[in-house]
Amino acid sequence: MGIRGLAASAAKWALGVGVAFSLAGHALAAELKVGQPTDGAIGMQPAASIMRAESIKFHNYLLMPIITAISLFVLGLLIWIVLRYNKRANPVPAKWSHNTPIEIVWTLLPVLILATIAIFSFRLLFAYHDMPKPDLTVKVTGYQWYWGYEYPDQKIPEFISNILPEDKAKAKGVPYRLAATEPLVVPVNQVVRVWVTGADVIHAFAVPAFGIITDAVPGRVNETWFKAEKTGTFYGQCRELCGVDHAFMPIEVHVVSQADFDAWVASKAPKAAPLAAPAAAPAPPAGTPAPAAAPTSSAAPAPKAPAKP
Ligand SMILES: [Cu+2]
Repeated sequence: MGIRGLAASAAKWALGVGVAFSLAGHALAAELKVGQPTDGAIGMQPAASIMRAESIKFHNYLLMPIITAISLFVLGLLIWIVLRYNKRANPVPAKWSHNTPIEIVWTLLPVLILATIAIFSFRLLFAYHDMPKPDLTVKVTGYQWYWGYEYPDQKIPEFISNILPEDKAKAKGVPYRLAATEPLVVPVNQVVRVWVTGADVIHAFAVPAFGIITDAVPGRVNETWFKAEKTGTFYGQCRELCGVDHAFMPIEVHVVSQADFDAWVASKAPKAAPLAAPAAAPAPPAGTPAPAAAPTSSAAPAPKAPAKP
């Protein structure tokens, strides 16, 4: 019964895998969606940055062939041993237990394979590490459970990006749980430096099409970068389990032309002005008397804090 049950579940599993693969093949033939996941697809989202393209190459042309070859080789060895050296086929087993040439081969070969992977892996890691001169900086803050985006170069103060509610997403024809109320807007073909931090717990800022994922840790600022080479909308999600609404803090990035970006910055600027004005107004009275500086500066964050959530 045990064997029969196992065989039945194995058959079911094989059927499931077969169906999954044919569905995947279907989706692959259909075309992967850019900037978001494709239902039933296998493999990675198409690249919108050179680093992502390099990561996909590293996976598809180095890691996949190596792991496939190793798996097939080990499977072949297993089948060979089961068939050739079972009790019936090989009633008198050999008594030797050591073979120096084989031991040298199975030590050196894995070392060479790992060294090959390491060379290409480190090359990619260093490329990620060596950020080109950034054209603009975006500060990303993870909150429970939404994102805050700030553009220090453009003097755009932090604005909040929440999940777009399901009815609104449906009405707009955008994917629910990927679409956000406010997108992160960046110009195409520009190096965007991303400073990532967390306000409460650890989150992670990840956009697959750009090949970036960086932890948002409270009390420290992590840095990553990307250079989007296609205009369009690209989605990401929080990638660090951060509480009950972890699945509901999507990232929406709009990559636009420089002209559109400038227009967007200008549209954000008027909103920035009233925020900057009250901050500038209490500054002169605070600056003149020394003891007054402390109460005003400590009073300033107090009304701000309840406003954020
Ligand atoms: Cu999170």
